[in-house]
Amino acid sequence: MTPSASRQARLPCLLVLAGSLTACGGDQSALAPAGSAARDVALLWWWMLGVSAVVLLAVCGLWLWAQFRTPPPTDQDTEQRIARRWLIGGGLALPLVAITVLLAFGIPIGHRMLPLPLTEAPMKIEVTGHQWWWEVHYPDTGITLEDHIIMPAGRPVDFHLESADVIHSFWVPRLGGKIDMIPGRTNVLRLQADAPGRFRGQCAEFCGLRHAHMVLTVEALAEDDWQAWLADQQEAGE
Ligand SMILES: [Cu+2]
Repeated sequence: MTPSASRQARLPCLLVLAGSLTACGGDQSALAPAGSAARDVALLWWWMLGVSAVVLLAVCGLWLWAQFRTPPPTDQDTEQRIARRWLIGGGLALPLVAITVLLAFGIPIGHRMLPLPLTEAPMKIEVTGHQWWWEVHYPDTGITLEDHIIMPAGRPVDFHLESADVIHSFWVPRLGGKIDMIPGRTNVLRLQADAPGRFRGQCAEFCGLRHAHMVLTVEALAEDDWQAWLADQQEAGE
């Protein structure tokens, strides 16, 4: 490869790397958590990235070692025994250990996002997915919004999620994991924003032509601002 061809080949790699790094921040990044559920998910993700990087490096190292070494002469039985050992170790034991460790950490994290009983029941917000917009309803006050959720910061909120047509997926990456919105079924996801802020959500299940435009804005307000907003809405509705 000539030096200029090599430079040309390097450019797309650098662009992909730069693109990946810019995705690590912003108001829709799961790597910039703003709530306890999202923090758990991000921590698990970093661990998975670290462990998979170690495994990748080990596999690449083994591959290079296999390329450049000259194996000593062995009989067929020994060759088969060595091959079996690699198959059992790398193909069975390694994935088994990796998946067990992943589940041991992943299951409790998923469990904490479930609507488990609390001493004080969290506030409820109903969200219904439509092609291609979000209907947001506050059953305690009768308020309804479109493509916009206002929630109190610093306390858990239970999102009751449904769909009016096809399967959508509710995902506000900075607050927690995603969950499907299925016609005829209500899924409940508990999320909390630790501090006031503005976050972006996105439908995470392909739901038709305008799926990519099915965007949601979530605003978490400090308790005083939240109470003031509720009072304003109720006054406007009277
Ligand atoms: Cu959708």
